[in-house]
Amino acid sequence: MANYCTDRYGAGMTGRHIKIFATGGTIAGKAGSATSREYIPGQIGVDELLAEVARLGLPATLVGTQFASIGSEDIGPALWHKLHDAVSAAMADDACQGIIITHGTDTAEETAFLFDQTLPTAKPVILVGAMRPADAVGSDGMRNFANAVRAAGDADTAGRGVLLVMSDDIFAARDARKARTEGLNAFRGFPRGPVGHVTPASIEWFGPPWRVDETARLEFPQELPKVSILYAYAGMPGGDVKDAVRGGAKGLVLAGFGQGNAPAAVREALAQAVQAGVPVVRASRVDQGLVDREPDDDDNGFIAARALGPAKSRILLQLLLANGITDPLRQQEAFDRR
Ligand code: DAS
Repeated sequence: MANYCTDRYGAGMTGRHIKIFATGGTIAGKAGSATSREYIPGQIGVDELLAEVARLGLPATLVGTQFASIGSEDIGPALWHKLHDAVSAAMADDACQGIIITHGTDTAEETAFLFDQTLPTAKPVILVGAMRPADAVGSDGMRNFANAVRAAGDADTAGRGVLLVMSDDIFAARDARKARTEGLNAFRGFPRGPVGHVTPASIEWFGPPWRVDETARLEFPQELPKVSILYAYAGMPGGDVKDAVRGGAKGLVLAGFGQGNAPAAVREALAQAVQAGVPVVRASRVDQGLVDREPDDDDNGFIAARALGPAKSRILLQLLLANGITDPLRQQEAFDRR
């Protein structure tokens, strides 16, 4: 890829009008002590956050909405739906030039990817979180938020889909993964690493926008169908698959060994599920799991997850089913798309 770097020391910032949707998480968390390990997420309201940010003198106009005050382990379809409606309305507002969603880090990659597939790309939408609560020594939230403001205000941020800003890295939603349970550099991008570097004072992109003026790839549905993830383990019986189908799963994602492998009995049960009309995606439980198609996939009717991990494979399969995309070839194309 050609090395396309633009250093913008403020040049891209034009006092842009940015809407902030706060959902909670550690970035809004309080521990009550600078050294405590325990803290409560979602304790700091968006107004307090914006008042703090105003002192940084970032050239942007920020308007905040307190959407929720939860740990992101509790986010799900109901809040996603309301948040997606609000973000869509903000994107349609000519006065709004960028959107930031403050969010817990535990499920940030899922919210980011879900929105990445169901929003147009003409305006930047950035998720940002923190690994340490606001009152902890070495807290990262304010820097991460300032970085997100810098990115949302940059002229080159649009056309890249939804982005996640953590530490001084910018990740594409499709690539972003939380790879460490603690520590400031908790996120990685797979298969692409960061697509940019940002600090409160500067931003640098590692390549040109790749989704310029795209409409939403898929509609955000009223209902997300039930898709279950089956985590493979040594000795896993085929009955686990049957239980998931009996439990109402409309799709299955295998978090398989290595390149999406599973015990023979499980593969057989998965192939039977496909025959019964329940699509199956082969993903990997391996963190950097690239799962390509293999010859048996044609016979078994399996979809290969390619670069998506199990959690994002589940979201994509939910969206495909909800959008009536049931043809295996079209489903595979959606997983192949970058
Ligand atoms: N409190 C967890 C969450 O809301 C972790 C975090 O925010 O970093 O996802």
